[in-house]
Amino acid sequence: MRTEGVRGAHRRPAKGRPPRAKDAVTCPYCFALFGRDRIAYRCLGRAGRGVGCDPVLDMELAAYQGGQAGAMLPPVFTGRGARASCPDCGRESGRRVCPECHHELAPAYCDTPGRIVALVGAKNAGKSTYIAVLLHELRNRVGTELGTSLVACDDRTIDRYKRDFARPLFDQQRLLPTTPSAVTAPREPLVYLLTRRVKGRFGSRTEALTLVLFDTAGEDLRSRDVRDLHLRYLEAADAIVFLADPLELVAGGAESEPLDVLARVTEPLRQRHGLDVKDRLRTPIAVALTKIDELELPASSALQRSRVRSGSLDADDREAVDAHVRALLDTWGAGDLDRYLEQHYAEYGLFGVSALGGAPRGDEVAPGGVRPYRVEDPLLWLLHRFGMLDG
Ligand SMILES: Nc1nc2c(ncn2[C@@H]2O[C@H](COP(=O)(O)OP(=O)(O)OP(=O)(O)O)[C@@H](O)[C@H]2O)c(=O)[nH]1
Ligand SMILES: [Mg+2]
Ligand SMILES: [Zn+2]
Ligand SMILES: [Zn+2]
Repeated sequence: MRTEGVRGAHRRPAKGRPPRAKDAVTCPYCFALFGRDRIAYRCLGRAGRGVGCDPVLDMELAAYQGGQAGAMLPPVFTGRGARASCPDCGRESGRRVCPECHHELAPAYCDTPGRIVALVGAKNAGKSTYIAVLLHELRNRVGTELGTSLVACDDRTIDRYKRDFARPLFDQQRLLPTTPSAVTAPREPLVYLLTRRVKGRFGSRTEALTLVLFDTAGEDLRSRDVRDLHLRYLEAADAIVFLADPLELVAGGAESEPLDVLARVTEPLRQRHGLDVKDRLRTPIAVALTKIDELELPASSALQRSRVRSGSLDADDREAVDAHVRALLDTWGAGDLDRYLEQHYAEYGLFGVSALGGAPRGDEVAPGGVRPYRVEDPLLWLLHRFGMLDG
């Protein structure tokens, strides 16, 4: 069965995470799942007007932040609607927070909580670079083409993206440093909401994807603690983007690092979902070879063609790229990766991307600058898959 554009889409349904109820929200920070009516509020405190509650130690937030001090904030209370009155001071607040971890939830996220997209890959797979470039592209060229808008869900995300990703890579044209292990640095995702107006039969509506990007250090997927958080993350995910360095696949064949890491996340995920041997995970997974600028590909290769910027998913192109990557894997003796995916995932797509567009020189990007190539492809596929983009 290798003829379908979206493989496996028409087969019997897979098990795993059931589709989320319409009024259910997943916290993109702690991944708790709760009804929309359980979203809590934080009192505005004395800010501005002088009436309001005093700050108290927020145990839930402190626990989420890993026991860091500084979680002295006005109290959290329950209520309904976009704004609610604090039961203690009477002041009205529209600052909404997760009922479990008390992290603030952006208004846009409360209005249209999107499907969660998670990103993983082995050490040195190109994750940090991909995150930096993908977000930049969504902000600019790709965002314009698709008519999507991208908003950061919290101020920390904005600051960290600028400091750790955009400034070094785009302003200074330098490669990003190896991501420090979570054992030393706290673990916090970058959270973005990607929204798009979609025309339907009864007028148009806004649909959203939530990009929850943990820039994991590849080595951390080997440590048990971090893997636990990651499993919760992957379990909450409605889609997974898995990055693999093709040079590892060329060198390693069947015993390659990418397959090893994929198995390390897939096996426990299957257990958590309580799958039988025959069942497959229903979470769609986009598997992308990174750094394809380093591969010597024939001029006729589908990966050498530029995608037609049509603002929709080109099914022929999708099929050609999928088939081409599959053929490459076979050539490298890495067909196991493909077979593993086939066996464990009801729906997967194969991609080839290049975030930099050319081999770096030393610790700087190539003299022509960052020239991304097909980085948005996995996302276009997922957008289409979730009914947010025409095919
Ligand atoms: N040629 C080429 N090299 C790339 C590209 N993206 C990343 N690289 C190279 O791969 C190296 C690792 O990239 P990172 O983005 O730091 O990889 P990572 O997965 O975040 O690595 P860890 O944080 O160590 O797990 C970079 O320093 C580059 O040398 C690309 O698009 N093309
Ligand atoms: Mg990294
Ligand atoms: Zn109050
Ligand atoms: Zn939470």
